Order: sequence, then structure tokens, then C-alpha cells
Amino acid sequence: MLSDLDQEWEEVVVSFDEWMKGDLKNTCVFGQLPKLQDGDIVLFQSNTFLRHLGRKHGAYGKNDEEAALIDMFNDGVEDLRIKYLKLIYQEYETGKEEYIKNLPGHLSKFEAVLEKSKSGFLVGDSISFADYSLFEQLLNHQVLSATCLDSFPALKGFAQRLSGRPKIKAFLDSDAYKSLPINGNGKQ
Ligand SMILES: N[C@@H](CCC(=O)N[C@@H](CS)C(=O)NCC(=O)O)C(=O)O
Repeated sequence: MLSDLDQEWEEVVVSFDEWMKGDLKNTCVFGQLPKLQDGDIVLFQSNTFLRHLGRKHGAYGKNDEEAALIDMFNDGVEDLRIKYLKLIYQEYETGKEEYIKNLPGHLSKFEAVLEKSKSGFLVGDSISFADYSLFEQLLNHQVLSATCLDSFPALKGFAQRLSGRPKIKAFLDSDAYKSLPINGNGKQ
């Protein structure tokens, strides 16, 4: 999102050993990462980052109505993200098959929205933080199940278009992106 919005950013990766020392954890408002430092402001909670950056860099709609719809879609993506994380961290061995079986039921909702979109984005005529958020989930889910978008042409086109945006493409092709596991426990 930051690259695509022409912002400079740096990711600091914290090793498991470093985290277990506890010093950093003690400075985190909820005792957890990720953390975003943007000038003088330090934030926790990944969806707070999205809203903050969306507001600041023009990816939060052009009026209050669009902003409300963007919030709604981002919350819908969050529901899927929570289910995905539960699978990855708690049920991967026992629940993967069932999860993939139920996935079309979740993806079809986003498919219906994008099918009707003239711009190709979830809301209005320009990209918003909810689009980046959905895109990340689509990338992760295609690793979980390579064919999961095959019956969803609007979602597949959306993922291809975002992957092809030059700054996103450069990031996805970078060693920094490729060398990090998708999830902290190595499951994907
Ligand atoms: N709701 C938070 C969840 C953050 C979270 O679950 N962080 C995990 C890793 S991604 C963490 O810091 N775990 C280490 C710990 O709790 O000690 C968000 O979206 O940022």
C-alpha cells in the first residue's frame, strides 16, 4: 500500500529470539506487533494502520459515504483474515480441507461486489485501503489453494491488476518480500 501510494517505508523484522526477550513487547500498547511508526506517531493494530495511511495518502474514498463503505468492506476482509489466521495458527493439520471447501462461500461475496464495480475497485473510482487489504488476502489464499479464484473471474482479474501495478509488482518481486514467510509459523 505504501509503495503504491508513492511513500517511502522501511520494514524492521523482529526475530523470535529478540521478541522473547520481552523488552519490545513491554513497549507495545497491547503487547503485540505489528507496530507502525509514522513520524512522531506510533500505532498498533493493523487495521488502524490501514485507516491512518488511507486517510493520510488519499485511499479512504472521496466523501463520508465512500469512507463508510470502505470501512465495511475492510471489516468484511478482516472477518476472512481472522478465519484464515485461526486455520494457520490453530487448525492447519485438521482444518485445511474443510476451510478450502468453505472458501467459495466467503469469496463469492467479494466477487459479487467487484462484478458490479465499473472502476474495478471495491468502492468508488479509485483504490482504497480496503482494496489493498483484500488483495493481501487473495495473495495468501492463492498460496493456500492455487485454484481458489478459478471460479471467480472478477476477483481473479482484480488480483492480477493489483499484482501488475508497477510499484506493487516491484515489491512482490523484491527479495525483502520473497524471503519472508507469509506467516510466523511457516504454514501457508
Ligand atoms: N489485532 C492485532 C493482532 C496482532 C497480533 O496478533 N500480533 C501477534 C503476531 S502477528 C503477536 O504480536 N504475537 C506475539 C505475542 O502476542 O507475544 C493486529 O491486527 O495488529
